[in-house]
Amino acid sequence: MVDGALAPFYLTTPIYYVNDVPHIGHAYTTLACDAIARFWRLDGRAVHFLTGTDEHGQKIQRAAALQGIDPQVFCDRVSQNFRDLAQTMNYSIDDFIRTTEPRHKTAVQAIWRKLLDAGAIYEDTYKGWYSVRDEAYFDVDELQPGPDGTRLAPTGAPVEWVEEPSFFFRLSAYGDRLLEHYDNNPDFILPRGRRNEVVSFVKGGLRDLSISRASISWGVPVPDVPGHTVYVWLDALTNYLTALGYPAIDEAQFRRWWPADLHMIGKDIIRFHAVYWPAFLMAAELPIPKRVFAHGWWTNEGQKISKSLGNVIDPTQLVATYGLDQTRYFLLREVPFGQDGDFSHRAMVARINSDLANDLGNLAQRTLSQIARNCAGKVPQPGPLSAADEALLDSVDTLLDELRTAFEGQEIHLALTRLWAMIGDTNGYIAREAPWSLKKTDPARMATVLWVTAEAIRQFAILVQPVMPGAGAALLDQLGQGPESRTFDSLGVKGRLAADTPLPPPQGVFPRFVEEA
Ligand code: ME8
Repeated sequence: MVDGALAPFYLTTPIYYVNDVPHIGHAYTTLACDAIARFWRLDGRAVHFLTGTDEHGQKIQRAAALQGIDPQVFCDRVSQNFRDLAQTMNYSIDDFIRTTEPRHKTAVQAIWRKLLDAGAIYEDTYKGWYSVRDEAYFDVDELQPGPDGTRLAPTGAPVEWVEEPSFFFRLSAYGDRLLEHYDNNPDFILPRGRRNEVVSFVKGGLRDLSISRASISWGVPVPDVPGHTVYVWLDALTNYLTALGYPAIDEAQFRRWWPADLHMIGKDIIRFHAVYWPAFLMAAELPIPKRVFAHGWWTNEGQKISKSLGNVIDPTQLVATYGLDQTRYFLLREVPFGQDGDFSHRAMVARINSDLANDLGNLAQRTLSQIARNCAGKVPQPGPLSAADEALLDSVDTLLDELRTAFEGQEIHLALTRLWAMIGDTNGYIAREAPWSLKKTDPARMATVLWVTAEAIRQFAILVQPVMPGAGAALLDQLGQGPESRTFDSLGVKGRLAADTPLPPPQGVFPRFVEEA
């Protein structure tokens, strides 16, 4: 075993605001993390996979007030939707954190005290622009003109003038250290384009950051200072530590998971994760996470997704229409991970019918039904392998290494592309070898070809599990592979299909999507 292959892996999603119901964008980030978590678990690594909800701040306080509900009751209700989504999407999360939990308040107050003790906090007055939708401060030169003489944040959100006493974090003192960190850790921020954006933002000079609000009561109280709550982003980012038991940490346990291996986020919140968060951690003398990966933005049939346009895609609806594994596959295959992507019904149906029903589904169904018919429903006994047989299996046996490389760089689409190229090669192999025409002329050769093909399918089934856990398991059931034969340990020669294993009657795993008339 390669040293380090068993290193524990801690990965996190953003914690989602509870002002809104979950949509495809939220589902996507957690789905990508789920595929990564499942991949490394199958590879033998201990994984801690964290998601949750961000429940404090002005935006949530207002959303609750608008509905005339107590903010906690409001948070309880909406947070549950995100938990339900985890079930619907079959996410293998290890923990679901809510920032209104007592464990989190303790962690936020502890990190505040750390920053204070480090001399990184001072008291002053905040005078400037604030966007409640982004929960972010903006300099006047970042704003753009809005309707009727108003101003808008770069995200298009309205801004409000805020003037109140506030505590500040000495962010300006961390610019050089941050740049040094980006230099020494070229893969800290991925994809590369995002990294360049962050570097030029920091090179432009950092201003100290207001980290408390005097006018907002819905938040974690600043320790020992009545009337101030902690700025919602300092509160929210700390969740990644809370989940490890911070500050009451068992040192060994904490070091096992921290620094986090991967903070997965959308590109909208990169500044918070790649600038503010490492600066807070530097001040608190805690190690910096190994990677922040900022993926791209989904649009719907070419349009920005927004409530006002009424085109929000409900992931639960997608699953109901297309199927769970079909939805998971589409989202992770359609768009190079990191780039923006467009959802369209046409593209979804094309993927389902071509990649799933035709390429993998037909391959499995053809092979397994020939085995059922012509080999008495048992794994056939292979004879001597031809050069073509050996070549196919050799390529299949190297897939794991290639997929590991892809997953190490969060290139989930590349893992799937590679896997499907190999599925294509296997379809080519079976078409050339034509076992159906060997039945009468050379049954021994037919058995070998079917065995080789079934063995390739076995490995594909193991390897698709991170993205399509249900379909992978269904294929493995049909190949007579029990739970002990489903991890990456069973890939390659070690797990070769044993002749004479009785197989259940084959059943299609990927039906075609047929448009209703
Ligand atoms: O920002 N396409 O929460 P949030 C792709 N609470 N991803 C999308 C998306 C889209 N159209 N829309 C949303 C917050 N996302 C803070 C985070 S973390 C300490 C605090 C995803 O509910 C994407 O991951 O606004 C984005 O970063 C996240 O949802 C924003 O979720």
